[in-house]
Amino acid sequence: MIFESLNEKFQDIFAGLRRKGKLSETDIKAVSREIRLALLEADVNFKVVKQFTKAVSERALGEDVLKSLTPGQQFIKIVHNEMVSLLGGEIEKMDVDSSQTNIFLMVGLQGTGKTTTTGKIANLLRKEKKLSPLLVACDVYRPAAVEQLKILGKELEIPVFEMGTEADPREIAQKALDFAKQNHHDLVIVDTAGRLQIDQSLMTELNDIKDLIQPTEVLLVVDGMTGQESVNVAKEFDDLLDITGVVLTKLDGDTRGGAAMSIAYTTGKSIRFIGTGEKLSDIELFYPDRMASRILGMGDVLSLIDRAQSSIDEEKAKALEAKLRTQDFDFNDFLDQLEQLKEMGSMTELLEMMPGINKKALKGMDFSEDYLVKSEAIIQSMTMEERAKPHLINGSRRKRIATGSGTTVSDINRLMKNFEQSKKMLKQMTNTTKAKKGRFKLPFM
Ligand SMILES: Nc1nc2c(ncn2[C@@H]2O[C@H](COP(=O)(O)OP(=O)(O)OP(=O)(O)O)[C@@H](O)[C@H]2O)c(=O)[nH]1
Ligand SMILES: [Mg+2]
Repeated sequence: MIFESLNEKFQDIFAGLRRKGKLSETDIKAVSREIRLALLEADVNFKVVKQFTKAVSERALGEDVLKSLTPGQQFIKIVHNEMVSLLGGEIEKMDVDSSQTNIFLMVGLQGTGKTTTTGKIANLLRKEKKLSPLLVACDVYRPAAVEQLKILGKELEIPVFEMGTEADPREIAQKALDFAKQNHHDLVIVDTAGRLQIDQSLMTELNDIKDLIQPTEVLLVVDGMTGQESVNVAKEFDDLLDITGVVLTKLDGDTRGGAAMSIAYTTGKSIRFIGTGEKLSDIELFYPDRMASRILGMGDVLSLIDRAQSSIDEEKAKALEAKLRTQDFDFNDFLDQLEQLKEMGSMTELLEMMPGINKKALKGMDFSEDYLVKSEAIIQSMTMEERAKPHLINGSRRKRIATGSGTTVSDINRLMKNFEQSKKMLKQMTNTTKAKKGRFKLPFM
């Protein structure tokens, strides 16, 4: 998951805080130090870390956290608030809607994910904002770049405007805009060439295109795996091109990711989207408050519900939310969930977004597509009584169920174990969240 090691550290730090009844000034200093180390280790820019921990401890000492009845929770709330502003909480929101022609200019160094992200954003905003996208192939330098965009367009069934590799990118961008107006495309995304380093001729070209097409967003695509260097690159691009926002890609990678977290703060520009994988659906709109909750291990129920709502209808999402809260959880519920979760995406990913779930408990649990299909078959071979009373399922019943579902007894054993583990996790979650007006609410919020 994204920012995994940072998330684990914050969970440990907060668990320590929650155990304490009262906090002293020394405690606060000690925790601030732990936070500082965790952030530095995650590769967050040191200036940002300094600013962050200073703000946290000043507010903690200033806001009578020490005298509060729940000092640990008050403190966590302060960390959360500071994390939201670190990630760009107060920065202007992106203005995308069908009342205007939305024009996005994608820029960035070579291989950061511009072309892929061009397709991903078009796909996402077509779905979420009901926009009619057009992709524009302005990378005429790399052989096959135009072809790459055309393949993406074909896969997504989104038109691509191109003039081959002989035309000037300025002319292509201009003509694409005319084409978009004639054909009522209200989202035009212009893919441009990347360079290994920032160079004058590329910047001139990008500035020319920008002047010509007056984009509503100039999005800098940044590879989340590049570390501190990405902060400098972002600053330079911003100075030369005045970007409006950033897309962080490859956050699914096995990285510390902290550098990326510093970008909003150091450029003062917001992160608009994050790329979380190679598939065209692996993109999310970025919300500082939701991301802060995820990094701090408070779960991300809003994103979870968004996911539920975009793949199943609202009624079903509500029912699912209620199901997730029920204490009494049998194989009928499990089956029901497996079926719904199959539509929603990776179960592990979903579980990670839930508050109060211990991330370490997820390790080693298998929720692959194959596993889901097999599990369904197994549960369908159980009697109604067995589904409602899982403890009845003894050795001889396991043999019968295995034969009935075309699986093995060890498959059944594995499923039983996963079922018990899920049940435990759901209980754990119910204990840490209180439902209010159908929304999860964290105890300290
Ligand atoms: N894992 C992962 N891979 C990504 C993500 N975004 C892009 N990639 C991969 O990164 C590689 C480069 O992506 P491109 O979209 O071609 O990058 P680009 O910036 O257009 O590259 P140039 O046009 O050569 O400058 C591809 O293999 C993509 O699949 C992401 O969010 N996660
Ligand atoms: Mg490209």
